[in-house]
Order: sequence, then structure tokens, then C-alpha cells
Amino acid sequence: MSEQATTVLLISGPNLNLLGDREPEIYGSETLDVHVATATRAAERNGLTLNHIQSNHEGELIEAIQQARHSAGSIVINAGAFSHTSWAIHDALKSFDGPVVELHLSNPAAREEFRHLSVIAPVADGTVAGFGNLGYDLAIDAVARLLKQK
Ligand code: CA2
Repeated sequence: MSEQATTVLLISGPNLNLLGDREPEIYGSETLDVHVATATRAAERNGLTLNHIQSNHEGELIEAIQQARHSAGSIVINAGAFSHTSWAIHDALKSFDGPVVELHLSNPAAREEFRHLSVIAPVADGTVAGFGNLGYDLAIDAVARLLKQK
């Protein structure tokens, strides 16, 4: 596989930079750095390289997805609250050719009504939700399996 094909882009959306600081009962006590380290190890275990971007800005997330068309073979995305609202992120992901896994620390289906709809779920291969830090392992393993199936 080419360098692009073996690169996984992990995208973290708004407020995920605050993890570890508040609401540990919902999101756990790990910081985003801990989750990225877990994802990095999972990628290496699967012979993949992980790149990570976190942004609180919708446009920056869209630009990262657009650039991934030339630099990554798969995407794991926790778009935070944009998961429930951003048709622009939906459109950007739709233009990406490789596997896309949607990731959430919590289980949005078991929370407030407004979190029940994900507008990016229809353009993802699947969703990993509710497993906290373990989800980063599972999501990377899922993209690795999808890449092997291609
Ligand atoms: O469960 C998830 O991973 C979410 O994507 C997290 C988002 C939330 O809006 C989604 O519905 C589900 C929230 C990101 C983190 O927000 C924090 C806010 C304050 C302190 C720590 C984290």
C-alpha cells in the first residue's frame, strides 16, 4: 500500500480539546492526548500511520477532510456537536473515497434528543460510540479491516 493509503486521519471536532477537564462522568477522565496516543498505537499495530487534527472551527475541519483526499487513505472522525448539525462536513466526507468511521466517546443515542441524529452517519461506513477510550482502538481496527477488504 502507498504512503497515502496507509495514513489514517483522526479528526477531532469542537470542545474535544477540553476533555479530561470537565464532565468526566460522560466523557471519561482521559485527555485528548491520551486518546490520540491510543489511536496511534492501534494504527502502528495495524501497520498504519496516524495523523491527527483537532479544531473548534467547522471550516478547518472541512479543509482537513478535503486535504485528506490527497494525503490519507481513511478517516476516523469525532466531529463533536457538529455531528448533529453539519451538512457541510457531511458533504466533505461524501467526497472522500476511502473508509470513514464515525466515533463518539459517549453513546449519543442514550442522551438528549438533539444528539440522536447524526448527519454524518449516512456518509460513514459505520459508527463506534459509547466505549470511551476503547473506541479509539475499535475505530482504528475497523478502518484497518476495511482497508484489507478493498
Ligand atoms: O460523545 C462524543 O464523543 C461527542 O461527540 C462529544 C461531543 C458531543 O457534543 C457529542 O454529542 C458527542 C462534545 C465534545 C466534548 O465536549 C466537552 C465539553 C466540556 C468538557 C469536556 C468535553
